[in-house]
Amino acid sequence: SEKLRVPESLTFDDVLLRPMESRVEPDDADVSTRVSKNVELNIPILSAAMDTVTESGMAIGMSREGGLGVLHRNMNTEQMVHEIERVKRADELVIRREDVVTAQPEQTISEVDAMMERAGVSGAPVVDDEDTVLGIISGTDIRPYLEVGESDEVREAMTDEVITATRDVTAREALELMYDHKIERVPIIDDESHLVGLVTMQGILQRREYENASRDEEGRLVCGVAVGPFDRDRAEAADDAGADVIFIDCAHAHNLNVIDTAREIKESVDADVVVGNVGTREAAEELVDFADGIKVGIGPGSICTTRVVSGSGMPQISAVAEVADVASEYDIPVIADGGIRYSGDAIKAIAAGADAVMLGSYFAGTDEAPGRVITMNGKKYKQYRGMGSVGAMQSGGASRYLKEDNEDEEYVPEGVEAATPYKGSLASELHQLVGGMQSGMGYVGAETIPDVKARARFVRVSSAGQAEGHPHDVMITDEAPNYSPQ
Ligand code: RVP
Repeated sequence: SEKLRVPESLTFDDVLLRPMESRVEPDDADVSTRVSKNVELNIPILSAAMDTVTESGMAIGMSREGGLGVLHRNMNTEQMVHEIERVKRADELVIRREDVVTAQPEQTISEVDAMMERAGVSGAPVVDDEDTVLGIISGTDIRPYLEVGESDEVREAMTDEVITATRDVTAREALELMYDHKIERVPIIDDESHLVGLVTMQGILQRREYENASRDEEGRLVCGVAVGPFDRDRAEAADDAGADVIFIDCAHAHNLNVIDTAREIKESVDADVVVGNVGTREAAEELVDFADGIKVGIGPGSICTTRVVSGSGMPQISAVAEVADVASEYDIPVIADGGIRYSGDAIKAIAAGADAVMLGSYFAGTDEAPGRVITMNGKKYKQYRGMGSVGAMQSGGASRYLKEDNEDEEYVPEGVEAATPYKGSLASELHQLVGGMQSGMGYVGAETIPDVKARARFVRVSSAGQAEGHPHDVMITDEAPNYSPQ
């Protein structure tokens, strides 16, 4: 029958990258990319918008390492705004007024000493009731007063010739001021000498530590956030809070109602809008005229049961290739989301046409993921659950599956709740992931991510070939940091 004349669809284990002539040393391979039309990353990696993967802690970690965290949406709008702000402020050069610890001139030395200790700061601008900067007080100023002059007022001990700067100060200028005047903090003031922020030496040094971070034009970390397919208010709130990329988060974005609202959201926000998930050429064609990025993945996720529950899905390598065929003509970045277990899978997804990859299970076991470490039979784990699992749907994620949010609902889940081995720091997981992808770039002779997309060719692998590719006929004695048997 015509019905059974079906095209072959392939996934990660069905293919390998064909080794090609190369002069590329893996360490020199450039992994920078675009995640959406206007947002660039230094590594092509995103953490999944899942409530056991990405909250502000993960988003800050991802962005500092050069990738992007996408905040999940099982939280109310107020919490979401707060989480976005935490990311945007994490590495800000100028600490904002509301976060600056200040002292009043009439406070006693012992009060201010205790206050600074509680807040974990070693100095504070001294301001009057109008917030005019009068001086600055530091541990060094206080020390001579301890014990003998503890009840003296701050105005006695403070330095009243304060070196200040204005909002537009750069890190370099601030450092020069600190160097010239042998100080560690510079209050930022407006035209009327009111305190509007603070730059600290410690803050500048911390920013330097993350030289590969993904930053916006103002030097703040970039932040992604997922919103429901019909949630325009929330998208606008995310935009106002400073999110750089808004992900319209739906398990089936080829739903035309979803596309209608996504288009409206795109019209009403400044942030880039990535729409997903889709898995076919036809779906991509509906998105290319407005989306800033397209996310691909129908059913490949490690915790996902969409394919068994609904009987629908697309093996991921084919899905990415189909979507990328269409999206590349319009110069729209493609993100391969789900099913990536090893660094090799990630570079295969790029070779199939993706500009970046999104992972959930790979990161769920790290310190930066929400949730605590649990111990079972002497081994450490962290919780990892699908956003389509009963638990996650009950926590507010049902609309991802185009279902009503309703606590009494007996949900038909499309995901499971699970545990994943505890892995330690995100930075070392990313080191392995990116390093493995760079090895892949060496094997195909690609210097950049666009080169991988253009050059790489696949070979088809049999099940015998697949078995040959894993360690075989041996007993592993020491676990490798980037391999565990499935
Ligand atoms: P993985 O990296 O294989 O763990 O997959 C993560 C992806 O799985 C997510 O980014 C999301 O697209 C998808 N997901 C999340 N929840 C569910 C589900 O419950 N079915 N699927």
